[in-house]
Amino acid sequence: MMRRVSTVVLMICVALCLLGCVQANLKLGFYEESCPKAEKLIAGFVKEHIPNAPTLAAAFLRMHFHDCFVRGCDGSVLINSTSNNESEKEAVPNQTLRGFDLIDKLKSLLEEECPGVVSCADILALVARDAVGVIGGPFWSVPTGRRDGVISKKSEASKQIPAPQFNFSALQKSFASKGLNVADLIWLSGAHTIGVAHCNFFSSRLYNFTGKGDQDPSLDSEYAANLKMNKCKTLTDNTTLVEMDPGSFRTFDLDYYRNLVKRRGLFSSDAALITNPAAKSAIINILNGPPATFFQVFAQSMQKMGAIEVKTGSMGEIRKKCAVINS
Ligand code: HEM
Ligand SMILES: *[C@@H]1O[C@H](CO)[C@@H](O)[C@H](O)[C@H]1NC(C)=O
Ligand SMILES: *[C@@H]1O[C@H](CO)[C@@H](O)[C@H](O)[C@H]1NC(C)=O
Ligand SMILES: *[C@@H]1O[C@H](CO)[C@@H](O)[C@H](O)[C@H]1NC(C)=O
Ligand SMILES: *[C@@H]1O[C@H](CO)[C@@H](O)[C@H](O)[C@H]1NC(C)=O
Ligand SMILES: *[C@@H]1O[C@H](CO)[C@@H](O)[C@H](O)[C@H]1NC(C)=O
Ligand SMILES: CC(=O)N[C@H]1CO[C@H](CO)[C@@H](O)[C@@H]1O
Repeated sequence: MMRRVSTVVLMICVALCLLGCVQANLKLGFYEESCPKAEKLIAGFVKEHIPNAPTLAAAFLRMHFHDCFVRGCDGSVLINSTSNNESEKEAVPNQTLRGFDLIDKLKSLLEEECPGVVSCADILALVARDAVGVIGGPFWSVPTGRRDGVISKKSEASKQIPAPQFNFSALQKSFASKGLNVADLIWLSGAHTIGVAHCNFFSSRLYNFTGKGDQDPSLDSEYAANLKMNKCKTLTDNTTLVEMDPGSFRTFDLDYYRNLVKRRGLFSSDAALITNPAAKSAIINILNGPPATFFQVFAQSMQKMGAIEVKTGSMGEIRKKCAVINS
């Protein structure tokens, strides 16, 4: 009898270990003993601040994505430039990130609670999840234990964050280089159901698609006309903001995909998703199901994204301030 129990215990241990290995040694509740209030403190902070500035949910979700795609989810996106380093923040795709001040503020609260324990990379992963939760979006598990990186380079962010001009195969390649597959690409792009974009990221589709003063023929012409008349009035406008999912840009819903199949994806990278027959039919299938199905697949892919090339154990450091590496 004892023996059977210990075999079962052993098997459970092996199963848990395998699960742990898949998640690159992150684990749920990593701070349970070292900083028991950490996750509650983060959730409380997000609940307090997001209702006043709901568009920040999109900002944090995007920031987490940009963190994970450069040197893994290691908080490198949060580091400020110094006199001899231009950090990731300076790269074009990062110039429009928002919300760094809140991450820095939350980190200082956590330092008061448990100095030197909670990593900036974990803070960002948890904030992104909790902020999306506050606006009624999907919930995903965030195993913790990420350590912070000590390197942050503009050039790497410029190279590794996919560009809005990318076609399907370029997107697929970019995601594959981070261990993400086409399904992850399709469902993570659904993050564009919330948030805003600056005109310059897509205005060539309106004004100069092939360099001949033309419009992207794959963009719905009525939508294009509307954007030109009311939003992006010139090719070089880099200040006007456009809702990526017009009408429900604060709501995590299926409308992003509804727009795609109406040829109203804002970026070439959005429109690219329906140029691949398999991706298109996956999107049509999800549209025919309940929103909960999208939430599930999104959550799965978020958990995968959150584990990209994470530093664990004794790698990296626990930064004291998210914007500077420890000296
Ligand atoms: C597939 C490749 C992707 C490309 C090319 C791309 C590109 C962009 C661009 C150019 C913007 C506009 C930024 C601005 O003008 O301020 C944007 C916004 C955004 N992206 Fe993506 N993105 C991609 C994937 C993702 C993923 C995987 C996520 C998260 C899981 C994400 C989340 C967001 C969010 C939430 C916004 C709105 C940000 C805000 O309102 O400040 N994107 N994206
Ligand atoms: C700054 O640059 C130095 C030398 O190139 C490098 O060793 C260091 O890791 C960089 N710091 C950051 C924060 O990237
Ligand atoms: C996609 O973009 C890449 C890189 O710009 C290019 O080499 C390739 O030919 C494009 N593929 C298609 C199908 O247009
Ligand atoms: C359109 O693109 C072409 C080729 O890149 C460029 O020569 C031309 O100046 C652009 N037109 C405008 C109005 O910027
Ligand atoms: C926006 O465009 C102006 C004028 O073309 C330029 O001076 C400025 O640097 C641009 N800003 C960004 C954030 O790209
Ligand atoms: C990082 O840069 C931001 C923006 O320039 C600044 O407000 C913040 O104080 C800096 N943080 C640190 C710790 O230097
Ligand atoms: C959010 C942020 O730090 N943005 C910076 C991006 O880079 C430009 C310079 O290229 C800075 O002016 C921004 O402050």
